[in-house]
Formats: sequence, C-alpha cells, structure tokens
Amino acid sequence: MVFRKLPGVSASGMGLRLSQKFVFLLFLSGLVTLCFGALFFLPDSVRLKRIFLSKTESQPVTVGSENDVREHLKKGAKDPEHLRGITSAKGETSTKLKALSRKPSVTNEAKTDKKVAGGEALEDMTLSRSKTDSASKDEKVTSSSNQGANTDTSFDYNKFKKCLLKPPLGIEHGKPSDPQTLQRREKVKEMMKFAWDNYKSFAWGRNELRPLTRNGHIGNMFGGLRGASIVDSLDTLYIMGLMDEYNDAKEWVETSLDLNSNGEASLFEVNIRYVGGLLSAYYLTGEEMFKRKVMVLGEKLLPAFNTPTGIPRGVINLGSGTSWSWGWASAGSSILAEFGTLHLEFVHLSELSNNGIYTEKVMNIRKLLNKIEKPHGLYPNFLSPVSGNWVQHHVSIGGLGDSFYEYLIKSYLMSDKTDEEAKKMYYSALEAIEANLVQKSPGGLTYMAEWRGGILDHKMGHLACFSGGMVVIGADDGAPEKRQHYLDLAAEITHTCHESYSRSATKLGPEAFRFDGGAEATATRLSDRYYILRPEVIESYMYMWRLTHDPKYREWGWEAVEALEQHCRVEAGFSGIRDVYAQTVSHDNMQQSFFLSETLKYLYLLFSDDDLLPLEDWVFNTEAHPLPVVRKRCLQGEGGTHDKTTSE
Ligand code: DMJ
Repeated sequence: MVFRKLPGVSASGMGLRLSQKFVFLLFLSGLVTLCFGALFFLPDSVRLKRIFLSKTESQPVTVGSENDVREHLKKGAKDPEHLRGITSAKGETSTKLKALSRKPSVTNEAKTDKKVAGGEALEDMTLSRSKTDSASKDEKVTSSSNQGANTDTSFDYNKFKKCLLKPPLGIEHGKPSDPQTLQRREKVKEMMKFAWDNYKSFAWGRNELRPLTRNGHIGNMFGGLRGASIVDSLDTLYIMGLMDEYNDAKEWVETSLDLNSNGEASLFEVNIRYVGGLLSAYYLTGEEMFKRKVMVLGEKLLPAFNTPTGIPRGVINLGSGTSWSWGWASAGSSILAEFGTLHLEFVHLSELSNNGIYTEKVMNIRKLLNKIEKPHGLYPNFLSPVSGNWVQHHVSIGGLGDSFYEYLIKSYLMSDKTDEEAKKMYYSALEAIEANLVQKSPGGLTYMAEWRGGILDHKMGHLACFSGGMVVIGADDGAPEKRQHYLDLAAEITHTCHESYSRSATKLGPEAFRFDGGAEATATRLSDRYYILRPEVIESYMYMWRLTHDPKYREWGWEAVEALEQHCRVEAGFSGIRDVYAQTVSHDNMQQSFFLSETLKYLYLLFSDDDLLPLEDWVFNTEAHPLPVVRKRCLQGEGGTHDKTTSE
C-alpha cells in the first residue's frame, strides 16, 4: 500500500508528527485496556475469556471429588482415562457428557450489586500463604447482595453452650475404658495425622491431596474456593485432640480462605463441606472468626434460589451470583439430593445471623415438595426449578436422592423434635420406600433397589449404605408398633452393606453392587468396582453401635481399618482404589476430603464412648460435620440444661 505524502506531515513514521503519534498511541492503549477489561464481563463460558483468564492448574486425572455420578460425569467428558473403571454408578452417562447448561432463564439479581473484579478472580488462581489481606477482606464485606442477609453478631455463644445437655467432648474426650478399643481409636487418630501431615506437606491450600504424585488437586466443584480438606478437617482434628494441626488449620482459614472467588461452584458441595465445616468449627470452639466466614459464604449462596419456584439451581458463580443447572441433569432440572440437602445448614445460618432469610429459602423448598404429587408417595430425583414439576421418575436412596431423606429425619431431630412437618414427611417417605424399593435377595439380603417409573433396578450404591444409619436414628420416633421393625430394617441394611465389603478380595466395598443375574451384593460391571474412601458403610456401623451397642459393629469397623491400611495407605497419604476385587490394587491417586471429614471421624467415634458428641445434642450433616440441636426455648429464655455432673 502506498501512503501519499500530505502537506504539513513529516515523512518519518508514516508521515505523522510527534504530537499526532502520541495521541494515536494514547488512543490505541485505551482501546486495548478497554478490550481486556471487557473480558471480565463476559460469561465464563466464552472461549476468549478462558484463554486469557485461564486457571493456572490443569485438571488431574482423578476419581471425582464428590459424591457420585456428578463429578465422574463431568470429568469423564474431558478425560477418557477417567472413565476407565470409574464411570457413573448409574450407567446413564454416555449421552449426557456435557458441561454446564447455561439457561437463559437464569436470574441474576445479585450481579449488579456485586463488585466481582477480574482482579480478584485472578488473585484467587494463585496459591500463596500470604493472602491475609484478601482473606480478611471478605469478612469486612457487609451485605453485598440485595437479599439483605446481614450478619447480626449478637448470637450468645455462652448461652448456646448452656443449652446443650452434655459437654460436647464428654468426659476425657470420649476415651473408652476398654484397652483394645482405646488402641483401635489411637490407630484411627494416627491415620488422621498421617493423612493430614501428607496433605500439609504436598497439597497445603489446595482442595485435596494426590498422594501418588504428591501434589494438590483443585477440581471444579468449589467455584474457586480452596482448602476443602482443611475446612473439612477442622472438627475432626479438634475432636481427636490434634491441636497443633487444628491450630494450623484455623490459621489458614483465618488468613488464607479467600471467599472472594468467582468460579462455578456446586451449591450442594459448598454447602455441605464449607458451610457445614465452618459451622461446626464455630459451634465446637466458639471462635468468632468461623462465624464471620460462614456468614459471608452463606450470603453468597442465596442468589441460587432466585428461580421461578425458589428451587435453587445446582451451580452458582460465587462472585456474580449467576446460577445454572447441571448440563447433565435432564431438561435443566435441579437434583433432589442437592436442593434437599441444605436445610440443616441454612437453619443454623439463620440462627447465627438472626436473619430468617435462610430458613425461609429452605422452608419454601419443603412447601413445594409437600404440595406436589408424588408417584406412589416417592420423590423422584429430578425437579424443574421453573415449573416445579418432576422431570423424570427415577427414584434412588443412593446418588441423586440420598441425603434428601437423611435431612428430613435430621431436621426433625435438630429442631429438638419440634419440626413435626419434617417428621411426617420422613416417615411417609420411608413407608413409600419400604413399599416400593426395599427388597430381599434370594440369599436373604435386604437391599434398597432403584426405581425407574415403576421398574426396579436391582442395584444398590455404596452411597445408599448411609441408610442403615438413617433408619436407626429415626427408629425411636416412629410409630411405637414400628420401632422394632425399624431397628431390624437398619440392622439388615447395614448387614448387606457389610456383605458387599466382605465379599471382595480387599474387604472394601464397590461403588455399586447388584442383586440380579446371580449376583448377591457384588459388582458385576467393571465400572462399579472402585472404592474412593467413601464413608457410608462405616457411618452406618457408627450409628448402629451407638444405638444398639452390638460389638459386631466395632469389629466390622476394625475390619475396614485393616483393609484401608493394607490397600489404600500409600507412602504419602491414602488413596482410593480402582477395583476392590483385585488383590493387587491400582490406586486412583486421590485422598478425598470426605475421608478426613467423614470416614476417619466416624471410625473415631465408633471406638469412642458415646459422650463424645452425644446424639442428644448433635446431628451430623451429610459431610459428618456436627451441628447442635436448636433448643429454641432455652436459647430465648434464661435457662440452661447443661448436665453439671459431667466435666468439660
Ligand atoms: C460426601 O460428600 C457426602 O457424604 C455426600 O452426602 C455423599 N457423598 C460424599 C461421600 O461419599
């Protein structure tokens, strides 16, 4: 191209004068800044944004960090290796391997108010231990959303302590008098210390430890939040008396848990692990910092409820408040086990903040569930947050349904047995489950099948094994003529789950086991054979022990300890395994945060006296974080019910 010489314009630099060049450069740099800045306002899905603002860590090959199909599905989509032996327990994966579906109907009222700066998002990508400034900054944030969920700091912790019937840590931290049990408990404590020390050495501040490669895993479930293993471990370390470790964890939460993240989080996961973990740390220790943190985080979850029905969507951007449904969930639906597993934590958020908004949100979910017609009295797993109707008639006590049922009975127990509605819903749901799903195998094993529009799938997931514990904690409050029946049912289910362990070569149970084609509590598909350090079977042993004191539950728990030691302990932590039927195990290189929060905590409680976190005062959320029974009358009145005969 030929540039013509214009009069008055110098020949150098394309014929521009110095002042003209300066103006041109100024304009150009303004344009570049504008374009780059605009990137931060694009939706997360836009490719350009991903390129320019991409996270610093690539996703490792792991078994999912979450409870079931969800994480597996998402990872599987990106990572074919992940699918080898580790696909969804549901066998319903292949056609649904998609990323999140971004629904145009998303409501995003919080967006305008929140100052979600790309700078903060970028800052969160780096993992430094010197994040004191940004971490404490979020505690100073007052109300940033338009939901008006401000923190009222007037909660009286001393009064709360007086309203407990017993000291949380019992006499001597629940130390058992019998030497063998004590020795076993010490072993579990050593396992916790080993898991923790390795996490600290190799993955500090990351979400989970990858023990074979000795590094950290961040994953994509927590929307940029970090330190899942730290928050999940706080209460376990505290009740085990691992105080140096607890203090390190506390310090990290105080200085480095940055809540100003701007990523896509699972509402369910953030709630059960972070909200649950911080709440129990506060209730156990009285550290105000935990309360401040959890109130900031709780408020960030509220925009997920801005849907036509108030049923929250599964995924929320913690910075902008935008929410989506999981791409793999049918027709933009929300998942029963996700929106049905918020009640306990949200009631406590209201308690601590003296702001009813959290309780309102979860009571609204309950109201809708109560109103809607239920096929055969059952609750299907998928519900549209737009129409409020069921999307598919798939019912399961395992993945996708599980903790919804758990939270019904626990809501009743946590309300000091005043929440009659939760009680009614729980026992009628259990009746429907018994009528439609509970089966007896030819070999006499009781199991909970899955239900697809009236057709039974004779399969039980490891996740469904929590139900032994659930049925036994609710046995006493059922109709008097059914109490023994519930105790028997709980014992039978727990027995079946134990069988799924004892019928494997490793004495650890598979992800899912079947009762058809000649199978009895064994996995028939290669893809169901993995064990990812899940707690549910041990959780049921713990509750069965507490409520029956039958010594076999402690023996079964010990069998699990030995199997974990033999097959899952590696040089730098604990790892899941890919095939419980193979004598020579293949490790999945992941120490799940729920191993520290649940599996080891339940084992420790199993070998402790019942006065360590007594069930009269505490319910465990679905991630095993203890939350106190709310004694409204005591909290609002003068009295305290503390048993003065026992020491702190
Ligand atoms: C945990 O995160 C919780 O127990 C959840 O309810 C189900 N899955 C995992 C452990 O398996």
